[in-house]
Amino acid sequence: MIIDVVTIFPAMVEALLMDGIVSRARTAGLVEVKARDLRDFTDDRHRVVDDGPYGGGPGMVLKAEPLFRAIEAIVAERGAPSAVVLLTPQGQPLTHAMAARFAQMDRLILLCGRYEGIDERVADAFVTDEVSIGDYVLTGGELPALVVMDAVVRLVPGVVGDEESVTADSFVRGLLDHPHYTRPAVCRDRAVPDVLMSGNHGAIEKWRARQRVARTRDRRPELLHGADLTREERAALDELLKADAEAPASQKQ
Ligand code: 4FD
Repeated sequence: MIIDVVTIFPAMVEALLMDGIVSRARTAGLVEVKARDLRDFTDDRHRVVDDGPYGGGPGMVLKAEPLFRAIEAIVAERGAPSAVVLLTPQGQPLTHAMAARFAQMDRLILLCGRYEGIDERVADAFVTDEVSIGDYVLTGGELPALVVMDAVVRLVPGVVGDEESVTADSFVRGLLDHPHYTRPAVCRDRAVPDVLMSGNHGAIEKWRARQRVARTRDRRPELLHGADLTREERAALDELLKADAEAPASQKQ
């Protein structure tokens, strides 16, 4: 997979490539990531990338021409991209399903806006997907682009050594994850739950399923409706719902 990132801060993107999984994927030849400096596609002496908005109002807008040139240069070099993704608070919320769809693609272009956004004509001409990493505004699309890249690259086959750790992930089935523990068995007077030390794999799986379902119900109840539950999880949910029906939360110990 080839990912080209168009930004006025290429060093921010390159920072992610210094360490970690994305960097390993790159040295393993599984992905190629290239930061493209938007200022390299200006043609004035001051390399201006922004201007005030037509119609007036506060802030600045990324100019269309440098973005058009940057995208056209990437297309000329690489061929047509599978997707051109604009990171924007107006985008569709990033989900696991969306990351999995991008992970199937050969060539991605990520556009990082700044200020109030980018000239809409670029979006109209080239952008296939507008994506948001959450309902908050940042100073630029660089951090969202890095978030998307991390979520996508770890799903590219071969990038994460243990395929099972990817498919067992929280959100693959639309459920929060169970708690995890590692050595030592007691830390600052806090013991690991007995069941995990029991060696009883049936009991362990049952406990974990119950934890996933209970946590999802408590923290993100809206996820439960769309979740793809295993038999164990379905049984745990039925038990929790039965307990709820018998005693409302307010009168439980
Ligand atoms: N929530 C996000 C993305 C970008 C951003 C920008 C239009 C602002 C938050 C286009 C307006 C880009 C997000 C830059 N802030 N800021 O994913």
